[in-house]
Amino acid sequence: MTNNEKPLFQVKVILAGDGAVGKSSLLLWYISKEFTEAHKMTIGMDAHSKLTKVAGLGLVKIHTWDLAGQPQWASVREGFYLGSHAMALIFDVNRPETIQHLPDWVTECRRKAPGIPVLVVANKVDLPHRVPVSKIAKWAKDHQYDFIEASPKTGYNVDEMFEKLGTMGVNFVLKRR
Ligand SMILES: Nc1nc2c(ncn2[C@@H]2O[C@H](COP(=O)(O)OP(=O)(O)OP(=O)(O)O)[C@@H](O)[C@H]2O)c(=O)[nH]1
Ligand SMILES: [Mg+2]
Repeated sequence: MTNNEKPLFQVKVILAGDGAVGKSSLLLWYISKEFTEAHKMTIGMDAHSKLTKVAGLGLVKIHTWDLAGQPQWASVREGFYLGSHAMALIFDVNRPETIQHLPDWVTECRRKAPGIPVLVVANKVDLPHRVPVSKIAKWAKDHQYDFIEASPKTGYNVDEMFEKLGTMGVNFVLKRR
């Protein structure tokens, strides 16, 4: 697939979640199938676009906005949510404190993108689980959020995660037409 092929849809997706949960690592794997052990904190935001084949929809151009998760970036993030079509709500299965702020992330995003669909991502599933992942999956279901487990270290489910975000984003666009 080349970037010259014309997509049927374009969607903007947000990667949200606390610092160091692996947002940039998920994006790096999706874009270039690489993983690095070092944590290089995102400054403000990074954006990347990629054409992705989405089952039943064909080619979708997914514009991913990878936010800085540390609290000091909260005021900068506000403007990044405008016009977005799906959000990944990411936590680290090895760090229980990263589930505490999940509702705050949804509130922050939906303030600028009302009704945006949410995909909860249990990340780093290659590591020991210190978070009750099945409880979070149930919490997601109760809130009508989608749920997926992933690991950019092993590559597990990363492309599936972005394909799902693409589908959710397109459905959101179509619903609002
Ligand atoms: N074992 C393991 N480590 C991971 C995985 N994903 C990311 N990491 C590590 O977690 C650390 C943080 O990853 P980042 O992707 O930079 O985290 P981030 O959420 O973008 O962080 P901020 O930009 O500060 O918000 C890095 O040291 C990564 O190597 C994973 O699936 N498994
Ligand atoms: Mg980052």
